[in-house]
Amino acid sequence: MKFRIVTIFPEFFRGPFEHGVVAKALEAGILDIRIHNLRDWTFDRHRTVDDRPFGGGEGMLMKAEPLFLAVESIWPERGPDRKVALLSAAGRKFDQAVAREYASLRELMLICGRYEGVDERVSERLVDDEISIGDFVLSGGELAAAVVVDTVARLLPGVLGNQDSTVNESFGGAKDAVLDCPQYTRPAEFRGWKVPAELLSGNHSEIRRWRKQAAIEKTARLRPDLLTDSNKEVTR
Ligand code: 9D3
Repeated sequence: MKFRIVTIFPEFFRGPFEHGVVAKALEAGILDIRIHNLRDWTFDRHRTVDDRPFGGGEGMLMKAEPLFLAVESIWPERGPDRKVALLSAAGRKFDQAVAREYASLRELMLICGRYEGVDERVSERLVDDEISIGDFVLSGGELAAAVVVDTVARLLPGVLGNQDSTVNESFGGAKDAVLDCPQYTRPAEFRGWKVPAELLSGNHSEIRRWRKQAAIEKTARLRPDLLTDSNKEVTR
């Protein structure tokens, strides 16, 4: 799969893709990531990408023209296996289902929003999707784009050693999704805090029962919004 990232901070992406699963996928040729400097599509002396909002108001907006020229020159042809997503605070919420949809594409272009936002004609006439990674305020779309690349890349066939590990995980789409159960590694006692005896028992059905119950209880505590009615029963 090929990612294209359009940004006014191309140097930002030097770090995030040099580690872990994304770096391995790049080396293996499963993944290709190209970074494009939006200012390459400006032609004035100051390489201007922003301007003041009509009607007044705080801050600056990203101009439409450099973004249109960037997308149209990177992809003279658009198609169903290519999507352009704008990363914006006002976008639809990115989640694991959106990530799976993106992982099925041949190419994904990510446009990193900056300033107070973009000229609305970009949202309406240029991009296929407008995406936010959550209800908190970032200073721009670059960190969000790196989050999307990481999340999508690890879903690509061959990127993780064991492809099952993306099917079994939380947010994997199972109806009774719960978070991972609490997990422990050696030592069995640390500063007086003991690992639950069930996990040390060697009794596999006891371990399975404990893990299921503990996962549901942890989900009820940290993410009650994820619990189904039948799982809520188990915590009472
Ligand atoms: C007046 C309200 N604005 C500032 C507080 C709204 C606003 C504009 C631009 C808030 C954030 C931004 C910059 N953020 C992004 O471009 C962004 C973002 C985010 O802030 N949160 C979650 N996902 C994303 S994706 C892009």
